[in-house]
Amino acid sequence: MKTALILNGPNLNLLGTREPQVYGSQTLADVQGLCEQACLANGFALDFRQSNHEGVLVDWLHEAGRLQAAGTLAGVILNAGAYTHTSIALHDAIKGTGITLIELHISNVHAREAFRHYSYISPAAKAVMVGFGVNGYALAIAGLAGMQ
Ligand code: CA2
Repeated sequence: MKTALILNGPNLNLLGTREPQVYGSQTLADVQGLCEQACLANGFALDFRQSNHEGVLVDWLHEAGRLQAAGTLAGVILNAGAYTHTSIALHDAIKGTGITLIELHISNVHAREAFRHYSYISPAAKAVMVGFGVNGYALAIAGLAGMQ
């Protein structure tokens, strides 16, 4: 059984505590539970992580590259949070490892502030899931299954 690696970036540990009108009221632990169910339904093991640190996310993408090359990883679903709009380092890590990566955002970033409209992740991603709320995580897991 292959693993789906789900990476969450800065401030997503605050999910469910503020801005419910934008991000809903579910916590990151709730999202992990939802992902467990979706992975079970799609035949994946789940590895679910969150970090507020850009370099940690880069290291995890490098680890993902090694695991995908070894045949144990199906791919990565990445909600890079605000680093989406700033991080050439994350772009380079995705390109450099050649991993199968789905970019995900809970909110519809294109309907929000102009500074959220550009993504450094999108040009390096295989697919993008935007604006479905936290259910987007389950949809992205099903999408990753369809890519195998
Ligand atoms: O919509 C998304 O998933 C985002 O990646 C969330 C990021 C934001 O910077 C991106 O533009 C879009 C922000 C995550 C922070 O989430 C919070 C949740 C509750 C309270 C405070 C922050």
